[in-house]
Amino acid sequence: MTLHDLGWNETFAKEFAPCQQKGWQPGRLVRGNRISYGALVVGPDGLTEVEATLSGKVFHASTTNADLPAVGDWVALEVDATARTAAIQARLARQSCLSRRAVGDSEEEQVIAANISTVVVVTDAGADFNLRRMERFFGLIARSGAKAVALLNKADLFSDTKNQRAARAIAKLQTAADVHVTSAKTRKGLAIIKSYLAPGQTIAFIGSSGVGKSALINRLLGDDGQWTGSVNEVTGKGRHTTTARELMLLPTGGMIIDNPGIKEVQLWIDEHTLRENFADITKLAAQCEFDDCRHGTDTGCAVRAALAKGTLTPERLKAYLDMDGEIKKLQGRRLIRKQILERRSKLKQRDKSKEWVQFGGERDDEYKNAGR
Ligand SMILES: Nc1nc2c(ncn2[C@@H]2O[C@H](COP(=O)(O)OP(=O)(O)OP(=O)(O)O)[C@@H](O)[C@H]2O)c(=O)[nH]1
Ligand SMILES: [Mg+2]
Ligand SMILES: [Zn+2]
Repeated sequence: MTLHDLGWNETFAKEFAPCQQKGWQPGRLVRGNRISYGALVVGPDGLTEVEATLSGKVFHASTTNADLPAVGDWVALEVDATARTAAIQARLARQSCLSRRAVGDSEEEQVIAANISTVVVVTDAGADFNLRRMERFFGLIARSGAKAVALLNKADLFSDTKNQRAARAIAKLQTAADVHVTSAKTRKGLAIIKSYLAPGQTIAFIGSSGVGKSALINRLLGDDGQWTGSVNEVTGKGRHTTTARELMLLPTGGMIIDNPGIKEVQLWIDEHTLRENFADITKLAAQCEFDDCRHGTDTGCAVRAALAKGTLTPERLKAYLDMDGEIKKLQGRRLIRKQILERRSKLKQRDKSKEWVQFGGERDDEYKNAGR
């Protein structure tokens, strides 16, 4: 194994040059979060994994959580060879980055995986199938800079017709994405997934919980053992929900990042990405008679005209309008926060002027009202 097998390239090497002079080693993070990590390094005795701890310097230089090293990142390590531990002294710039909005009310960006070549979204033609959700996943991938692949897994559970119909619907949604029908149980489509796994390539698996991400990965990792997929309803055995993100190296080359299921797809998405994903509708909307056309009852609406002509499907328009609404909500929250901050600073100023008025023995009306 060489560094290049782990995804190292000229750009990383260039950025790393000053670190090299300090005697630091390049390493790729395979697990961990925020403080303590596992990193792969290529030492004199080949590939090893070391425990890596974030240095105070890198911690303090990170202004947001998204700045902190994440799984898939390349870092500069000060290695203590005898103890097999290391300090993370720098994080190299990400060449791609899959991120989303953190779960909850915050708008903070959360990094799912860094430096990935391909993102594989796993779904099925059954209960998980949801074009709206797929659209959101594609939006997230488009932002990441990685290639999008969608898998309709559990093909063994559904008819060919059903699998193919689902695959066609997804392919229509995102023409840039490759769509394949797979089964972790029967190994259908495994060879195709392997084609994305040349040495130095990293693919990240995402999707709802229970769609078979880990089952597929286990197969790819070379588990030739028996299929133990069936779940015992009583013990729940056979089902291992992934709880932590992890990067795994294949013996044949290529790397895979397994992720916990995404329950609440909160996309770290902005208006720009939305417009990009719906370039067709954006173009139509620009032809509407009124700039603020809501594509409802307004006259001269080019979007509704396309609907009537059948060149635009109602589902796609609905997805566009929903996502637009979501972004407005996001902007609304941002605005509210700004207003809160402004009010706070006003109150502070008022407190200062209060001191001043009390000192002078005078009270203006605004101050009296504010006291109630
Ligand atoms: N019939 C069938 N069952 C599958 C297939 N792939 C996975 N399963 C089963 O589906 C269940 C969930 O699979 P996992 O691989 O744990 O799902 P996951 O996507 O990793 O789920 P999280 O880790 O919770 O996000 C397990 O019981 C698997 O055996 C498939 O292709 N066919
Ligand atoms: Mg899993
Ligand atoms: Zn319109």
